[in-house]
Amino acid sequence: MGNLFTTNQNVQKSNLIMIGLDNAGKTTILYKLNPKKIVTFIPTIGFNVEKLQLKQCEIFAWDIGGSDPRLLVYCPDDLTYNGIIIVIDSSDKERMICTIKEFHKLLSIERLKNLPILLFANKKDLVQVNIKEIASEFMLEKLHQNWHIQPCCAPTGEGLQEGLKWMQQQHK
Ligand SMILES: Nc1nc2c(ncn2[C@@H]2O[C@H](COP(=O)(O)OP(=O)(O)O)[C@@H](O)[C@H]2O)c(=O)[nH]1
Ligand SMILES: [Mg+2]
Repeated sequence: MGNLFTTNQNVQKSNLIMIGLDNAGKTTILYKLNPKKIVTFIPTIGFNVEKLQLKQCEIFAWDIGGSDPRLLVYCPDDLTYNGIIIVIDSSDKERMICTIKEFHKLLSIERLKNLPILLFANKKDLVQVNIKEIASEFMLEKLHQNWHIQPCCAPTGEGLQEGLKWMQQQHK
């Protein structure tokens, strides 16, 4: 018993940011991962955060693309983030540029600068996902930290575990 307890205490949970434009598929991804462990709260007016608690990590998700830059990051003082998850609707080329802009704004925030980045190229059922093209559009090759593009389909769950597994490995 004592050993088990100690082991549990030593498990380091990571905190992950999940961002993307509205309609990218964030909520669907969280529900597919575990519908029972989601809570929604509003730290400031008009800014909805969904939190999903999983065994190995907690994911904090919200929409980006609002005009108010203060809404870019939900980041209470006692929270250290360990990774960033970007979710894109791979079939929506027109709004991609907006995600890219918000993504780079996010990376300019000091405490988020060097975190590993998982990009979920969602809605892969609607379009052929071109990983090279996405990497180039987001200019990922220029970043110093590790990044990974994972095509996925939120309603079926395809690709979700693979993506999280990659993120998990970054924290070992
Ligand atoms: N075809 C398809 N639709 C998806 C996928 N993921 C999410 N959707 C749909 O896209 C819409 C927006 O999803 P939602 O999770 O609410 O996006 P959010 O605004 O980022 O939280 C919903 O109608 C979802 O059913 C996907 O992988 N494929
Ligand atoms: Mg949502």
